[in-house]
Amino acid sequence: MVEDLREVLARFESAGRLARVRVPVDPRFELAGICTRAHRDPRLRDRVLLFEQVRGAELPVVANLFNTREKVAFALGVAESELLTVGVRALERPRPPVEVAAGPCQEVVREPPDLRVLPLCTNSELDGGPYVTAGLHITANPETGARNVGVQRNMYHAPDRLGIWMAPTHMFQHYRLAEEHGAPLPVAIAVGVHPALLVASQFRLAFDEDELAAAGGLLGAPVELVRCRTVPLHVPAAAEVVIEGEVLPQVREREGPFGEFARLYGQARDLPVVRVKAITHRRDALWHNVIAATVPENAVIGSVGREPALFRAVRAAVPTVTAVHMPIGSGANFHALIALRKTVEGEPQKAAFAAFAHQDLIKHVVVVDDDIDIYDLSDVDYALATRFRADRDLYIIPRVKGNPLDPAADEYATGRATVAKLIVDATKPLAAPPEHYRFAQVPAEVMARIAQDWPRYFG
Ligand SMILES: Cc1cc2nc3c(=O)[nH]c(=O)nc-3n(C[C@H](O)[C@H](O)[C@H](O)COP(=O)(O)O)c2cc1C
Ligand SMILES: [Mn+2]
Repeated sequence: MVEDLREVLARFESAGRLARVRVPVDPRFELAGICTRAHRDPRLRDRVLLFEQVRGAELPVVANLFNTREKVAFALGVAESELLTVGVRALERPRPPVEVAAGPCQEVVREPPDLRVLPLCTNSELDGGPYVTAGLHITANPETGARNVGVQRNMYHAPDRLGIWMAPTHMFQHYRLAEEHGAPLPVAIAVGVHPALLVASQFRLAFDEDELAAAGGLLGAPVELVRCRTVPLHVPAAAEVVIEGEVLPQVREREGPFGEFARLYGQARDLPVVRVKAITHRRDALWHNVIAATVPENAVIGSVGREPALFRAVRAAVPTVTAVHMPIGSGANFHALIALRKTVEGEPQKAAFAAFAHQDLIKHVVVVDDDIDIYDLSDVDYALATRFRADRDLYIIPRVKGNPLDPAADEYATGRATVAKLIVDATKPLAAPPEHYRFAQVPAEVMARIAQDWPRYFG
């Protein structure tokens, strides 16, 4: 059996890292407010929160599971410094899921469904309603049958209707193909899954490649699936809750605003609608809420999920690339940091172009030498301070295809967004004499002796 979300939570609890909130909490703003404050509090930041009583709902809510990269690493059972490596390995060695006859996600079947039994949360002040925020959307290509998995938000419209916002994702391609034939697109929305599944859902795979196989690669074991009750799809057997339904063709309803990863509101628009056909769940199911704006959970999942494919793309262009990082403060979208061992001048620029080509949202690329730790922004700051010269190392490429989620883009939110791209080359010039950049250090043999004698000094 593969580990499930509960077993991950049990590991957090054994490590003293699960905080249970036992008093009743309002899913409208109060829950998000507590998560926001806990994220800012150094004593609570590293805890996962379990809200045992959420007003108006039976299910407890898990939250702040993804507010730091370290938590994702802990959930995956690896060190934070290994996240890139395990992601790349999962991309290279996918393990297709397997079907099982029955699973706990269908212990209770609610048909007809009523979304009001679920603790959908309202996280930001102007949000258009309560949202499903951690829903793994599983669909099949209407032409090839190939599975796709991504996370989309769903706004509550009615007891059996949810809104959905699909950027030009693979899922949106499925929807377009179905809609062209006037047909609904069956969808299964799994909530409360192992963190590996959410991370894998953010991998940049090719169209018709299965993110659940990549999730199996991350877990080191195939994900187990059960057949849905009312739609021709399969879902992770261990999910806490599954919402089965179909995205209706030609139907649009007002959705939004919604507090987004850029800490701004996505504006209200007329967007497609999911007609819910059934809700299935575990007998004592948990709900999972993810916050995008006031806690950087989208950015954290996105950074861990997007870096591996970015690394492969940049390494294909410049083989001496040693790491890439999409820092959380940039929403893990607008900035990419690249570390490489430069062998000829111009390689940093080439690496930056590979990053721009890989992901539309990447706008500013900083390239550093491989002795800089790009996961430590203070180290990147050091490289900028000492190895970068604005008159020589700065490159601006105007009017490149950007992304409508970028508030700085021309025609923000119209779909015709262009932006300027920036390359900052903070690598040392190859021609610089070595002594010029020699780090000042305590002699190595003295450091070694001190390490041996360490208890003597503070014993
Ligand atoms: C918490 C979270 C929420 C997200 N919400 C949305 C969303 O509402 N709409 C969307 O298009 N993408 C959203 N994304 C990004 C997609 O899940 C991501 O681009 C995914 O890789 C798309 O997969 P696909 O191209 O295989 O369909 C979200 C990501 C995360 C981590
Ligand atoms: Mn996909």
